[in-house]
Amino acid sequence: MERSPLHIARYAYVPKMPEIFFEPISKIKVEPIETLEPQRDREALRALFPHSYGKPAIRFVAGESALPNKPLFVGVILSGGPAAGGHNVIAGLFDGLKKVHPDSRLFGFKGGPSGLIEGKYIEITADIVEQYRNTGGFDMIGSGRTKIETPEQFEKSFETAEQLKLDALVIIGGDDSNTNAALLSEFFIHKGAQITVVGVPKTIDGDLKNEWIETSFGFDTATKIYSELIGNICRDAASGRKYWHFIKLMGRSASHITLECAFQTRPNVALISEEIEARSMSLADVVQTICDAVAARAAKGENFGVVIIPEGLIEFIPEIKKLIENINDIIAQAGSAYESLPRGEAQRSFIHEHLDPDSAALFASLPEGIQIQLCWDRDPHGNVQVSRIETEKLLVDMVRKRLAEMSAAQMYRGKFDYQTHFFGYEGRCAFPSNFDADYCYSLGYAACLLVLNRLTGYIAAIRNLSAPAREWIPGGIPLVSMMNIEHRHGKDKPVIRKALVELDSAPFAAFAEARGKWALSSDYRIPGSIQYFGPPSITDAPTITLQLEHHS
Ligand code: FBP
Repeated sequence: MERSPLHIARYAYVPKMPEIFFEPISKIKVEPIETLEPQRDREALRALFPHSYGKPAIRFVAGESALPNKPLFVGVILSGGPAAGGHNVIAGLFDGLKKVHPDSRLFGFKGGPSGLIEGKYIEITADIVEQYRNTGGFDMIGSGRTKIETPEQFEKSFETAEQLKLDALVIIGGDDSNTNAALLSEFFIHKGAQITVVGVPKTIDGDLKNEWIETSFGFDTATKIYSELIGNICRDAASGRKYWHFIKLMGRSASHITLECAFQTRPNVALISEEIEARSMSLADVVQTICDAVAARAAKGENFGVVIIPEGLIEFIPEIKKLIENINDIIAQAGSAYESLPRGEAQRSFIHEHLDPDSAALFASLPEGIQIQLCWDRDPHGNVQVSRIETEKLLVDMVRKRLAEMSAAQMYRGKFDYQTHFFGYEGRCAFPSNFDADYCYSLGYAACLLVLNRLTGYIAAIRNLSAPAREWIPGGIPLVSMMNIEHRHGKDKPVIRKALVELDSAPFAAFAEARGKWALSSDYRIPGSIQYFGPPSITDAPTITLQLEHHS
């Protein structure tokens, strides 16, 4: 690969870290903070995780820690969709392990969890790490979405770990991947194996967070990339004055990405799925919300604007949510009979025939393209692949029709031309922002300390993230405390609970207060591109969401 000048310059970047990480590794010890229990389904989780339930959150503080008098052997997995900074997690982990003992070894499982099951790995050497420091992507070892589920898969994972004489396994991933980490940790304890399993919070979606995990890595970079693009489009809209731009943004479930991009750019309409669900809005209600903004702006002579839409929106519209659940159950029950059908018309009519009457009527009312997209395969964790459903086009189509009705009823006078966009994959593999480069390196280092202290079933957690990196507070929290039971693939399963946008949170309150003004004004905010060099106020600023959460 030919390196660009920026690529080469990024190798020289030295990630900033919490103060305590500057201590020799033998002078960092674990301090328990408080015992954490899951918020829901406690009895079911206690029964499923008898060895992992009820552990304390911990932090790293100065103090004597006994180092093992042998090298540590650790395996690492990158799991799920890429997020900027994954390579820095590996770099932080690698550097930490070499400080524990210079003969420590790090193995990278290829292509995600399937690499562990199938025993496919590479040894990550210093030369390899040097080629990837501060760069985006997951291509050092690749990623995948395999769910470790069957008894055979657990046994195979165990066999691979035993063959490599692993002391630990570090799983870098989102809610589903960290669910894998919790299950594997419990399984290894059950087997009597001394293999520590540690998670690291990754996902651009920003929905792996809670009181202890302030954000997942990749969210900062992805939202900065999308905001740059949205800001440019806002300015184009205000320059040409002839298009409404409908922009779908990634975020499979939660609308954190859309909310952050709204703060950064101040579009005319930003839909927040969690609010739409809470207000039981129908698809027609959502369309009317957009049409009201279009009509109000047209009345000012402004036949242009920008709408941003979270990709998970349709799953939050109660009537469509019910339809999707109905489809999920049909697919799960039909099994291979469904999977063997050719994609497209055959799957569409199979589903249509098996739907409940209400869902069937709604299904039939959707454009055929959307019907087919709703029938496409679920991911290995049972999720609808919302990045493939063209919600932005569905909304444009419905807005156009509704505006025609409003025009006929003298409720709207204007001209509606549009463009549609989807920003998703563009934001996942950029050079990590300084924030993500620092955060990820620190998470990798924290993962190494969790391994060193044999804290199995923990996820690396770093707090106080809106302060300068030196003031960050590193530690870990037990994965089981983040879980609940959900209906997936037609069955109840333990999974890490996704963090949705909370409607009583400071970020949502700030958004709700400002959006009326943003709808009418064309005073967009243009954040520009990520800066890697320059004053820290520009290069190191955390997301507006994080700042609002901390200052509330
Ligand atoms: P993770 O939850 O694995 O981090 O993935 C997030 C995401 O980027 C979603 O925003 C998007 O819907 C999905 O991945 C797309 O997945 P894929 O890469 O498999 O198309």
